Amino acid sequence: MSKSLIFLTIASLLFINCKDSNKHQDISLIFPEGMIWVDGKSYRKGAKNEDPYAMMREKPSHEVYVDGFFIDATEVTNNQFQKFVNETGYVTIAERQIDWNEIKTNLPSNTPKPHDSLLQPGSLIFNKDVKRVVNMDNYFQWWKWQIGASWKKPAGPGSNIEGKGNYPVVHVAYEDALAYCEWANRKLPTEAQWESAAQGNYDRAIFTWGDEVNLLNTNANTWQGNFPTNNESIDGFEMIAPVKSFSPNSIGIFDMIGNVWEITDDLFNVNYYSELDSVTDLKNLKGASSCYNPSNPYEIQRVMKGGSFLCHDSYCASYRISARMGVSIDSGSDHTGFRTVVTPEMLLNK
Ligand SMILES: [Ca+2]
Ligand SMILES: [Ca+2]
Repeated sequence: MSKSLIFLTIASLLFINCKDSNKHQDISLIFPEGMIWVDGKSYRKGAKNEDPYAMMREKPSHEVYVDGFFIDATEVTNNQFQKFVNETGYVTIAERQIDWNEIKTNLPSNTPKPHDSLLQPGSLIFNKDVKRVVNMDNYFQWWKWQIGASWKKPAGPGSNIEGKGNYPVVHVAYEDALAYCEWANRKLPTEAQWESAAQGNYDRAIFTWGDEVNLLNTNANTWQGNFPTNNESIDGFEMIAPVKSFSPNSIGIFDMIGNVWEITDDLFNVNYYSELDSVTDLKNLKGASSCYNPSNPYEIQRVMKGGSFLCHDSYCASYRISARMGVSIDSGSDHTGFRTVVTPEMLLNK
């Protein structure tokens, strides 16, 4: 859609909002900076038939309709999150004292209490030093709890974000992302909005650039070599990359595939797609009504999308539009961030 048509859409909303007051508003004032308009459209959500990596939780695909909205052109950056923290004094979950009594409610009842020295604020980071893994199902081999890791210290004590203002903010949990959204008059995307934005001008593509897997390393920050022991960095980045390091998708949105995972507002339920029935209205889907992930039955999880710099075809191949994974609402990591959306109505009603 051309910019003028976007303005026409917004103008009609303005007219509805303003017809009683005769108030004139300058349409250009409400086009949000740093965001991209995604047309209202139908597209095929979920696994594509020709996608060899599609998992059961991505099936069956289904034709959906999503109204038009704006989405951040990039993952939310450290600079943007810094402004939010400066203005609000917000303290992220990774920086807060740990309450064992609260944590144990999300664990099996016989879980022993860890030593107090471990129950300190921190977050999960990828262990770059892992040399050998014996069982790919045991991801604790390449993840470690890093005391002191937070958005300001992504690798823990001694690290910082100096000179990294245009990197995606990480170590943020769902609750942190919601707090940012409330401050910014934004929302987290639904999974349906996220896929609509990722498709851009396509309507059933596997990747944001079409279906060609051989373009992966030139279009996204993922993992080349052998995961998780040998990172060849053919795409130019061993770990996280500044936003806009790769070409945007067909409508100007960057890094939806790879770099950092992006938290959405939908509850993660592995059976959600298979339980959609013929009476479900597939317009503006807001996700499952309850969370269900048999691998982590004690956690409340939201859906995250797009994969990260750690994604490789030998493990989860989550660098596809339909890929979906659960993320606990109270945990972050050094490869998880978010981006926000806003509707014309939200901008007008502010
Ligand atoms: Ca990389
Ligand atoms: Ca991303």
